[in-house]
Amino acid sequence: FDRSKVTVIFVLGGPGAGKGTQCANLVQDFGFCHLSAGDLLRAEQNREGSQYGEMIRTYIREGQIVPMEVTIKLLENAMRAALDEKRTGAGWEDGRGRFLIDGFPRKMDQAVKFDEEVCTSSLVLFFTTTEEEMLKRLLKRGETSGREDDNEESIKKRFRVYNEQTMPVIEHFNKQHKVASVDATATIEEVHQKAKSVIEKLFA
Ligand code: UP5
Ligand code: MG
Repeated sequence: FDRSKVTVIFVLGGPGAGKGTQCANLVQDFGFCHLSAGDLLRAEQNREGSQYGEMIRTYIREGQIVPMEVTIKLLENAMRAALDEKRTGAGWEDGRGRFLIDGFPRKMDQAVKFDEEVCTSSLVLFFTTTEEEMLKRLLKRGETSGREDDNEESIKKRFRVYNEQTMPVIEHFNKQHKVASVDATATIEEVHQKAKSVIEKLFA
């Protein structure tokens, strides 16, 4: 697809910060196509005939980052599919599209490769809160989510990988003045209002 026709916002933040929850709200406000890298990987893991299923399961359970080729291909395919749907509404005229890419890029190699081979992001929406809050949310969600990484052992590994590998990505985008930080400790609706005003400024 034509990279000049897509607007991409990366949505980052620690495990359980509320990326998926807030993306769902922003889809309602602005008509984004929401693509969660984690959700795409979990779907691929469960797809019959996938050659990557077992590999993805192991990486996710260990909180490790799946080799970027797999994730970038899944994202690119999903973006192309959304553009081919020819949606209507603001931001989707004349073959254009606007995307919230959630939980990606979470490692420097992915950030560089996506920028070179797919497209450049306009903004990084960065949700921040404490590990204590994130742990509490994830353990609660783990009671019903069925996610194989919503247990204390996997969560601790996810926190470590996030601090070691994803924080440098935030630093990288910070140098480009692309990061808008939103404190995600407040209620879902309060965080939503803050995130909404950040995006309104971008589209103003
Ligand atoms: N909740 C949300 N907001 C709240 C609020 N303000 N107050 C109170 N509760 C709040 O929210 C988590 C829980 O908290 C929910 O129960 C929610 O109701 C509540 P959610 O919106 O789901 O948070 P999110 O940030 O999306 O958490 P998630 O667990 O999805 O984050 P991760 O980044 O850990 O997970 P992701 O799916 O992105 O990745 C999983 C794994 O996939 C990675 O660990 C990695 O192994 C792999 N992966 C890759 O390898 N490469 C990639 O590029 C991406 C992922
Ligand atoms: Mg999520």
